[in-house]
Amino acid sequence: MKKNYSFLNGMSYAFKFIFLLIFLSGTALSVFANSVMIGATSYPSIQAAVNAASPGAVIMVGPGTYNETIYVSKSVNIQGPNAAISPNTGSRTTEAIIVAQSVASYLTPRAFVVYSNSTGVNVSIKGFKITGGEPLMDGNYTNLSAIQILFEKNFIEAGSIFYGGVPFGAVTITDNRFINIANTAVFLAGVGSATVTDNVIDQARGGGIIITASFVRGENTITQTANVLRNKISHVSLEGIQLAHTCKDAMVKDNEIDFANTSNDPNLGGIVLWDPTLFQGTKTITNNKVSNSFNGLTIYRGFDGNRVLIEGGDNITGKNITVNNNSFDATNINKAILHPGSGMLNAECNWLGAIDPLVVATRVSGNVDYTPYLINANDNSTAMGFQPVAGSCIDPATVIFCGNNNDPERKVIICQITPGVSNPEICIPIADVQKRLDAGDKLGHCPLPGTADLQNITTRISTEEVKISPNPANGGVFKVELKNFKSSTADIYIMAANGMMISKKFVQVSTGSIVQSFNLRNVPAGVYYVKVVSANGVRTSKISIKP
Ligand SMILES: [Ca+2]
Repeated sequence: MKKNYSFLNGMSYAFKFIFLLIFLSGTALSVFANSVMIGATSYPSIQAAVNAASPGAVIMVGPGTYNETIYVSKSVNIQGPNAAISPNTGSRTTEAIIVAQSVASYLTPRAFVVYSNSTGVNVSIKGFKITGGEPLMDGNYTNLSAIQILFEKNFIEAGSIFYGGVPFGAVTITDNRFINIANTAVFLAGVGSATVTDNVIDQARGGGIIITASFVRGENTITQTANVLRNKISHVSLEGIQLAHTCKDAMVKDNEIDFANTSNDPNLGGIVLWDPTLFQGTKTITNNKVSNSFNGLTIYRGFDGNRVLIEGGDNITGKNITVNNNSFDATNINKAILHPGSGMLNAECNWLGAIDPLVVATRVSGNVDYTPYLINANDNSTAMGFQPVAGSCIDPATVIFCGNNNDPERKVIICQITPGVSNPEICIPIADVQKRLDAGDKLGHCPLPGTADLQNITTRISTEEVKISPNPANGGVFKVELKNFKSSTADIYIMAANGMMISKKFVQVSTGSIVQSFNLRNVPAGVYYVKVVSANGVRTSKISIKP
């Protein structure tokens, strides 16, 4: 029994006729399967339509499969059925699929090749599915005429690199979807202006987006401006986004990068600044979210004066590079920021994967000014990229673990670092204590006893008074008087010089003052510390106990 009827064969003749009539009448005014139209004129292929087109013509391509390499050297607007439907957020209609074809002398098949020997060429390519090779390639290696390219709402699957080079005056790559790319998804080299926005790139065996100079003609052709915004990049073997070479003014903003650098290259990461000694203009890296990329951001090796590749870092002195308000969280397991070269990188107000400064210090490597940094990992907006919580970029804190390890209430004290001060630890203002507690820090007792900053902390944190008498305390009997306390409760710890806790009392300070007696007859004679911990801070005093 014949079971494999086609859809039409399964219909009665009468119904088939009606169906075809509806199908044709519903589409005849626009485009239908495997149709290429300019106005009411149809062409046998996209290339035939391009060849026949007057400058500025709109070429409408219907659903179907097109096995072509299309050469474009004039201003045309080439539109597939999904020219207005995002491949990332929309619901696409049946695709016009361009299967890239092999080109003589090139190994990789190509879909579109754009080139021109004249100025003022403006090409747009919208709404296709492109598979099997390079979706678009700069086909001009001799002429420097400026070509404008708009590549929008295309779905590239099982493809190869999108390459734009020097003849392109302006390239806009927006709202495309790149899935399963054989090497780097988007590579723009020496174009006048590069705009790469709102694309989704998933699974690339190279990088995600690379903006660089032309390597075809040497390193002297500059990408003048680059805007890389709101792209979502995941599962790429190498860098998520890279700015390289003689790239001039560049903005990398609101991108989300997850699982870039899956090769775990120690020099690469979610965002890479490569060979920055040749950077001109300004580089702004902001509001990006990078995760699972081994490193968050790296500044990578460059070339020496003889164009020999050197390992290690570059000198970025005088380069206007800012890296602010990004999230480089702890899933970037190697470093949040890595800058092995010289010259200080401005990288303030990033989330670095920790609030403990001792941990943060391990998350950053090299000449990086990373303080103040964000103490809140939350993304404050559903907009693409990372938007920090207001007020969460605050002065750096050092969290000093104290007490001995057997103390079940082992806590921390929060102190600021003041660069250049020989005794770097001073306590934060009382007004900031609650903010830090709200952020998850715990206020606790004591740096290690006997350190000079202990007294500084005591005197700077509070106007509240702790009086100990008598001192020395014969036989271990003494009183601790708390005066003018704003807190209603306090903990009083007696600590030995080695940090061992000897005694602890919890006291109510309901009227602002209290006297608490201690009787430590069994402790050896020596110097001890009295630490009073309240919501307003920590006060530490010495006491000498005598036989
Ligand atoms: Ca966001």
